[in-house]
Amino acid sequence: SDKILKKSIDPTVHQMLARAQELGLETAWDRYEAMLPECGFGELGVCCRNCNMGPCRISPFEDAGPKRGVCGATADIIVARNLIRMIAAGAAAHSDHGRDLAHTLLMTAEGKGGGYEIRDEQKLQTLAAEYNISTEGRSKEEIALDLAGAVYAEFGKQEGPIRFSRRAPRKRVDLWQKLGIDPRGVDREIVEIMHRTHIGVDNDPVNLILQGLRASIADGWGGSMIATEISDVLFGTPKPTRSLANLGVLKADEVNIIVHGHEPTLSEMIVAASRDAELLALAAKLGAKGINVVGLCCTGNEVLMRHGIPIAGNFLQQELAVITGAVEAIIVDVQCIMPALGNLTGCFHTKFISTSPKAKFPGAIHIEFHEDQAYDIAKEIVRGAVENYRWRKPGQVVIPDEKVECLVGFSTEAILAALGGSLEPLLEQIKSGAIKGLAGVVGCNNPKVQHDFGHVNLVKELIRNNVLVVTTGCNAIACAKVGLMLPEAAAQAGDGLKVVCQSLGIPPVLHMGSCVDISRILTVCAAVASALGVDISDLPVAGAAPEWMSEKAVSIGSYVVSSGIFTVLGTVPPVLGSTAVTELLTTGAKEAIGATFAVEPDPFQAAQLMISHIEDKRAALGL
Ligand code: NFS
Repeated sequence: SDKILKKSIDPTVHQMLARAQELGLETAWDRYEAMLPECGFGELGVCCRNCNMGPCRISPFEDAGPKRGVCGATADIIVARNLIRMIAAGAAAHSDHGRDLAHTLLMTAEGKGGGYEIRDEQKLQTLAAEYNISTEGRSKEEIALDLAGAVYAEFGKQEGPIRFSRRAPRKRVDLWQKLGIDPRGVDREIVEIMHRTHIGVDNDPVNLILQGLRASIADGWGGSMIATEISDVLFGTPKPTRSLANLGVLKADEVNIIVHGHEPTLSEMIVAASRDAELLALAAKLGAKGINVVGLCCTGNEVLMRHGIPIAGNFLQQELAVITGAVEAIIVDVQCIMPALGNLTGCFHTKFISTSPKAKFPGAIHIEFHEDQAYDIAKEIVRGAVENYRWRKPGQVVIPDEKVECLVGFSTEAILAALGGSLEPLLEQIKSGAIKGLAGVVGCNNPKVQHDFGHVNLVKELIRNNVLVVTTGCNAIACAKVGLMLPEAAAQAGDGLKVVCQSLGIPPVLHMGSCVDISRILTVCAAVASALGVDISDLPVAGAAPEWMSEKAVSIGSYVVSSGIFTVLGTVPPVLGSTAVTELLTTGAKEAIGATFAVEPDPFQAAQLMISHIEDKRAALGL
């Protein structure tokens, strides 16, 4: 029906929502509608629950209702506190993911990693050099042990700098220091947000926001960057790889296993275990043609980038994947996993398996994952999925046909390799104007807006205007599903970008990975800025999160802006209750950190904002 068509631009979503209706099942879209109207105070960010004199809420109306909380906090203070608590949560999520990778590296170096190896020695050497760890005549395990110790220490240290933050151009670091927002330790900045937002501590909106930016920098140039780099050391740095995207990657005649969540420590091992001869034989015995592992969300991006494991969809497709009736197990770790999956999987034969001691769910079977027995545990989980195949009801299976080819795996190293080993050719194309600039388009899905509409249209509009797009997360998945990640998509690009892509054989939209891999985008921008002797804020680059919803996205937006990159948000953050905070983020920040946020739900308008920003930066550089 018309109502379903308005929920997404993806035909698999239309088909599966109709199927959900037929079966009487609810999804996030139904729950969203049931929630309307959403709380107006919450939307404006003026509700405070930080102490038990409240909850307090500030009236948005000029003439009526309270203007201060019981402690006297104004809307400006409450909005700023709430916003930076979102940053704290987001930075904590990314950074805890990074910490887990550091832990896995440590265990592996000590010979206690139950199946992990150091796959990328080149990257190990590079990172060791960055940390001044000697490599001469030492084994990779010895080097890795020192590196793991060093990155592990970044989280708990009391005084900075965080090593990777020094990848930023000198001018940017100077600016952070001048503003007092150069992060010390990753955990310290997050803790300090919790302290400052406690009743009766920091009550200056600007001072609060600055601390939010400091914690976000500790995420982007700390926790997230550590997650990315250490994942590369352990699992290999992504290289261009072909794969498929959308729900059609599920197979009617194979055991389907979905890996969903974020940390590649789990998904890598599930992929490895799915190739185990014993389990393949078991699958065959039960009548399945094979074991088909597919990904969802950002852990899906991790195994897509490194192994070409097909990706079944982005955030809002997690329930729809289960509704196909074809999934033997959905295996999760942390982040972006809907607790609704418990009830939903209960309506099918699908096993919902949680694995992290940090994340349990109603209706899930908990099989705890530990790195020291990683492969063995992964094998048991996969065995359970294979055995579950016999309970599939073929009559209940509805798998959409759609699956679209994509070329993924554009790590910074892979981009350099595609360019012939140096950034020079890219800089030349930017200088000549063939490529106008670079846009990073990232972030979640959100049922408040038509699924994938903002993602796909913003990206198409940018490439049409000769802006090369780099992407991660749910945006990347949206792009893959519509064929934008094929070299042939160059035909949809403007004349300049088209020729560049065709001569290099690359798509106009480059998949750089999961959300923690936005750190790869920072690394590229830093390298370009340093090569030109300018700050990141001088570059013709822009960022966007057209359908964001998570607290992680708030942290991401904040570190991207703190890094000097103008960023457009497609859904409205809960700050409009404070004119002061809104103005600080959308205008005031420009003078302080050389970049601002804008909010623009319409992707075509958003593209215009980004393009005109890029044009301005080109002009300022004399291009
Ligand atoms: Ni990132 Fe959003 Fe989640 Fe990935 Fe998707 S919802 S902030 S894009 S899967 S982390």
